Amino acid sequence: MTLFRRTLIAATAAAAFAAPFATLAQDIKPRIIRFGYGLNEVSNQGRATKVFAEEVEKASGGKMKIRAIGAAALGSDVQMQQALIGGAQEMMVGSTATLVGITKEMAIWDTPFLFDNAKEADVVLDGPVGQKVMDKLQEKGLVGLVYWENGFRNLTNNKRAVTKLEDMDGIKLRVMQNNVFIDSFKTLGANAVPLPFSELFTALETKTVDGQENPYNTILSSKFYEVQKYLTVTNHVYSPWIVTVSKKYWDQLSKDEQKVLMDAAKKSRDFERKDTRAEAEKALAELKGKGMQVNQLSPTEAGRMRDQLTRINATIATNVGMDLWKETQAAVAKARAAK
Ligand code: KDG
Repeated sequence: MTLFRRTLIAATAAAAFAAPFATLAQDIKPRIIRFGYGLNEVSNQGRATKVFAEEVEKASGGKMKIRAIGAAALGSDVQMQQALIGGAQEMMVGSTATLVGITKEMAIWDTPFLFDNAKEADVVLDGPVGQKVMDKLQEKGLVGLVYWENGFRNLTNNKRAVTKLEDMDGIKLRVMQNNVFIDSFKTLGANAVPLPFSELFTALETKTVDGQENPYNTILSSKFYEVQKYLTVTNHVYSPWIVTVSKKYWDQLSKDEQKVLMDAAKKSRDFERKDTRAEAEKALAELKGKGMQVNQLSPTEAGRMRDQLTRINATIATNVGMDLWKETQAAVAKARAAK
């Protein structure tokens, strides 16, 4: 028997022996799930993503691992949404407001002053209306799992303390890439400039824009206090985040794997809301400590701003559909009436 033939037989035998282990190795190789988000790792968004990752790994016995990638390293909300739809990325958390270009019904959550408090938001978002809006994502290639809390949004700028409606005149205000926010702040007299969150700090630093609006936690974790002087407490809208999965990816998971992700998402949601609320009040105190000049609008001026901002409601109702508008208003009223 020639040397070549002996070598060929030995190689074939070795390959046959290794195959089952390779298969076994294939079987126990963990699923790596890329989870993108836009805020810093040290933020409410980053902490909740860490909890989600821990819960997934624990529940799957290490067979599913979340690779958390923050600070918009995988792109802006809009870019990540497209990556999920195309199947190039598995998961993300981002703003419902930036999803309006994909699912118009998401604009219902941009309604100024829709919720008076976080409890109302939890009841409506986690109830039938929130689920109905979330389910609309599926026809566009996304699967919504849960809503997290971004929080009530407040105004910062470098021009002047906003104590009355007229103080908004001419302020170049960055807003999310969403027509409700653009139109809302135009009616307040500001020059609304839509930009991705990932470009916001630089835009403030270079004075491309004068101001922005975000919850206290974001203003702190993104260090906007370094480039913003005035903070006006407006609480003009409650902003949700939403945890989504690529439908292309979701559909190839087993029911057990889908349950792991859903259960972990619910645990991360409950953690995130507690963490965000606890940190929000501390964040406001820290922002004052960092030198921001904080003012609260007087009831009269807050009322004027509310009257002005809610003029957008008719447009939102038209865009999302009158049925959804009425259903949402009824759900809010019911949550508000509940003791
Ligand atoms: O990933 C960042 C987004 O969640 C973003 O929506 C945060 O509220 C935000 C904003 O102002 O863009």
